[in-house]
Amino acid sequence: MSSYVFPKDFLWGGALAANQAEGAYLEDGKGLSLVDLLPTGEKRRGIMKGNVPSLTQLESEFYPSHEAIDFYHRYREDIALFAEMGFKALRVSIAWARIFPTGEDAVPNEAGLQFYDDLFDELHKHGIQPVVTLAHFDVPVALIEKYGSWRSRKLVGLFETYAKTVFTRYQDKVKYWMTFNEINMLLHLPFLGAGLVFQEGENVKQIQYQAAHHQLVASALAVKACHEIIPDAKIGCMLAAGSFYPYTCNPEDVYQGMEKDRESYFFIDVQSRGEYPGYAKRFFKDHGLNIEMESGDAAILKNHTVDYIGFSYYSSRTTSTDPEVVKNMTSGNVFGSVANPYLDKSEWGWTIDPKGFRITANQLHDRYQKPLFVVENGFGANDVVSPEGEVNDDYRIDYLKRHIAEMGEALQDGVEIIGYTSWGPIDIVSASSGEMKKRYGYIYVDRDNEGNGSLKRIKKKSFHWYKNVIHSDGENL
Ligand code: BGP
Repeated sequence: MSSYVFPKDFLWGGALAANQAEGAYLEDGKGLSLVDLLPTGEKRRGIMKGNVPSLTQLESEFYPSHEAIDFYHRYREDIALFAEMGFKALRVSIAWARIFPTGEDAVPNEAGLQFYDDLFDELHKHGIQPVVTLAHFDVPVALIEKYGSWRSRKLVGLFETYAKTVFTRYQDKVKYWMTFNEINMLLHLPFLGAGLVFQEGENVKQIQYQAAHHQLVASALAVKACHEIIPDAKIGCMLAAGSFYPYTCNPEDVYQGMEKDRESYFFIDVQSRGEYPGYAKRFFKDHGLNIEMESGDAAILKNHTVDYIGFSYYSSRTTSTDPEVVKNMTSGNVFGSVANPYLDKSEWGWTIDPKGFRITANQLHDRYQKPLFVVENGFGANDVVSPEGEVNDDYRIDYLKRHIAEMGEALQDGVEIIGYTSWGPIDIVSASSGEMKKRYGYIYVDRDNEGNGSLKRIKKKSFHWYKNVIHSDGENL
C-alpha cells in the first residue's frame, strides 16, 4: 500500500449527525425534527421520498434515533476516545430544533445553545476542530406543518436567522462550517433532504426544484452571514458525490452518465460558481417548470459562493440506456445505479470502488478549482462482538485503507484536500434504514434496533488501525 505522507495540517477525523448520534430527542426544550419521525424498516423509504400519510401518526412510535447512542450525555467519553485516535477534526451537525424548537421562536433556546457550547469546548480541550453542518436532514416539524417546509420561501429567512444565531454564538469556537448536508439528496429522498411531503397529483419536480432554489438562496445567505460574522471561517457546501460511469462506450450511455452527474452538480454549480448553469435552465424549460425567483436572488447567489467543496463518497454509480441492463438494478442505492460487473458490493448493496474516489475527487477539483473536504466515507456492516468481547472488522479496515490510498493519489494528482472525516467513527443510527445494525464505527456501541443494550463503548480492531494511520500522517495504511 502507498507510503504517501499526508500534509501535517491535514484534518483527520470523523463525522456525525445530530439526529443519528445525540438521542435526547425532546430534552432541554428541543422541538421535533423531521428525522425524529422516521420509522425503521420498509416504511422508511416511502416516507423519505415524501409519501407521508400523516405527520402526527408518525410521532407516536419508538425509533432507535430517539435515544440513538446518547451522545447528548456521553459526548465527553466519546470525544476522549476520538482524541485517543488522534482526531484533528470532528464533524457534527447542530439540530436546528434544539436552537429554535418551532423554527420561528422569538428567542433561541438557551439550553440547546449551551449544549453545543459545551460540546465545542470539549473538542477544543482535546485539540479537535469542530466542523459543523447547519442542516443535516433536519427541519423543525412545526415548519413542515405550517409552511410545507422548503417549498415555502418563508424558510429562507428562518434559516438565515438560525444560521446567524449560531455563527454569532460560536464565532470563536467554530471555523469550518457547511450549509446543507448532501443537498442533492433533495431530489432522491425529498422528505429526508428538505421535509417535502407530496399530495396526490402534485408536480413533484416543480416542488423539488422550487425547494432547491430556496435552499440555494438560504445557503448563499448563510455564506454571506458567516463571512461577515466570522471573517476567518471557511464555509462549504456538501454533495453526496460519486460519479456515474457509462455502462458501455455507446455515446447514449456516456451522455446519460453526464446528465446524471449534472443532476447533482447542478446544486454545486450554483453554490460554487454562483449561477444556474445553462443545462439547468434548459431542463426547467423542457419540463415546463417555472421556478419563482426574487429579483435580488441572482446577485445573492453570485456574490456569496462557498469556500470549499465538502462531499461524501461511498460508491461510484453506473448508468445504462439498455433496458435489459437496467433490469439488473443495484439494490440499496437511491441514485438509480445499475450493477457494475467489475465491482463488489457491501451487504447493503453499496458498490465498493476506491478508484472511483480518486476519479470523483479529480473531477470535483477540475470543475470547481476549490479545496475539497472529504466529510464522509466509510463502510457500513453488521459487526459482531466475539465471545472474547472483540470486534475484528478487517473488512472495514480493508475498505478504508484502499480509499485513503486513493485519496493520497488524488492529492499527488494536485487535488487540494483539506481533510478526511470518515462517517460514523462511533456506531450510530443509519440514515437510510433507521437501524443500529448498520455500523460504521471504530468504536462499537452496545445497542440494538429495539433499544436494548448497555450503550457500552468497545474499541474495534479498526480503532487501533485508524490511530496508527493518523499518527503516521497516512503513511502506515
Ligand atoms: C449519508 C448521510 C449520513 C449517513 C451516511 C451513511 O447519506 O449524510 O447521514 O448516515 O450517508 O448512510 P447510512 O447510514 O444509510 O448507511
